Amino acid sequence: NVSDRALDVSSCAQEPIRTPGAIQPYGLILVLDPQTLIVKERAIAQADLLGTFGDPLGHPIDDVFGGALARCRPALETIKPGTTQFLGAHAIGPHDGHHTLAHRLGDDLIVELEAPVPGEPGSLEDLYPAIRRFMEAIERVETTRELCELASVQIRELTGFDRTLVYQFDKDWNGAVVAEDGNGVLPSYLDLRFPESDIPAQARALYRQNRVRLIADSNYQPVPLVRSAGHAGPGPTDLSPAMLRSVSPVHLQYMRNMATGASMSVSLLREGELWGLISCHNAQPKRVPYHVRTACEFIGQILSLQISLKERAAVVEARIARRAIQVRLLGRMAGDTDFMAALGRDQHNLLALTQSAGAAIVHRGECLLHGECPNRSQVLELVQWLSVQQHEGDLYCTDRLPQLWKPAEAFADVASGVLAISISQIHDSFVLWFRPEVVRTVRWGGDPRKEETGLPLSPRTSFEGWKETVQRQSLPWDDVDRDAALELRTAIVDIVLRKAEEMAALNE
Ligand code: BLA
Repeated sequence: NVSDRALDVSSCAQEPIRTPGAIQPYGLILVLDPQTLIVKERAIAQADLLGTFGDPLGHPIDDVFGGALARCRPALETIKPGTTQFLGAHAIGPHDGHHTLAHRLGDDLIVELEAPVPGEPGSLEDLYPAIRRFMEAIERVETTRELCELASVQIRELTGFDRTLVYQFDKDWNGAVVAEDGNGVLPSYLDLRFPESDIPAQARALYRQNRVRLIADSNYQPVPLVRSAGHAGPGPTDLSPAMLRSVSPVHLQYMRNMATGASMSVSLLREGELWGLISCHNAQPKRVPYHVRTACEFIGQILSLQISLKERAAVVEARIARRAIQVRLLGRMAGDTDFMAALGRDQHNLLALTQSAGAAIVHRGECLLHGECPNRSQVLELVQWLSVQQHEGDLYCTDRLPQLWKPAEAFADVASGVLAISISQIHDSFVLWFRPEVVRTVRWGGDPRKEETGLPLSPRTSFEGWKETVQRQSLPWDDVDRDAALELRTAIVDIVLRKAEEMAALNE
């Protein structure tokens, strides 16, 4: 039973990931006052830089590191609030080519410098052939899964990670690995599921805004942000947009438990919501050069768009097919004021309308059953229960009825799922569709219920596959099923009303 899972999700979701007060050591951060461009806070791991140039705290940007960033002043003076700008590469002392980014957020201007990676590509243009290959390849694939497989391969080729995978969220924010590419150094996670709390809500919210993150070394020493005395701000600085933002210690422990030395993830969005992530792992620590990350972000965006298109096309196709079924049913009902009899004459389409195995029509004390249904008295009892349930508009549906209503356990095999529309508020009139129990085996990445370490904030230590048998659930109902049922409801209500009006007219 999924709801038994005992991780303390609320405390995971309280990790202050936007304001960690520290950075990862593969670069340095200066926080400036946006008006004066004076450094009010900094995090610098490289002692030699401080030794050579002195502490930048309290100095204007033109003076720090021997004037290495003076050229950035015009851009820093004009950067718009809420935006990020790439300021090019800058040499600092003997160290060449620091990629420099500026982020304007609230009362802060964050400047982050990232040390170059030996042998890195000189520009995004160098990576264009790989991006182009990806664009060409996606034109040839049919399904979302194939798209994800291509992306895994392409991202691994670009980055050289040991394993790259595409992770897709479900409606409860559990995730499943839907595609993977790897060199065998790390275990395969293909088709494994991971619980919602592995990527808690505040992390998902941040990943909607900030699309790429690199944890170059899961064993790194965080470098604290140090503030100048005159700049005691109200709280810790928000590092949301910063690449170097130090990562939650809980997640670093998780990575070490997963036997990964480095990870990178790229957000996949659909209509502003997080659809999934491309998640990359390396057994050893690993830097990914700035331009390569940008190329990965770009591939993530292309993939996101293609996924949206493919999913939308699939829904459109399903709606057209259901519309055709609906037209046939309406045709039956048009010539007949007795909608129950009319629907009963076309049982095949009545069931196909919502992809169900059984249907029941309950109206004015009558009850007609079609296909695989609970028996008459069970259906009538269910209708009694449904009529006092809260439902959205005129529709009620669940794919796990026995969990919500005990008596349904008796007929879980034929009707673990029910979708019901109410036709009349006055009488208990309903059309109900049933779906049978589908026993599935779900493979989790580790037993999500176990707190092996005994600490409430610790992720599990083992990622050995753990099997769970999901029982007393049907296939889920989707929007296409619900809308098809509601449209049929409209047609029935029209007929019932018209009939009532005709009767009234006759009686006058
Ligand atoms: C972040 N958790 C993450 C991230 C991933 C995962 C991908 C984003 C950071 C990154 O790129 O590494 C989880 N990684 C996975 C999963 C797979 C994977 C599921 O590869 C599957 C293949 N995590 C826990 C628990 C807590 C928790 C119990 O398991 C809380 C107590 C927290 N995970 C957590 C937090 C973050 C995170 C706080 C945000 C890290 C940050 O950005 O600072």
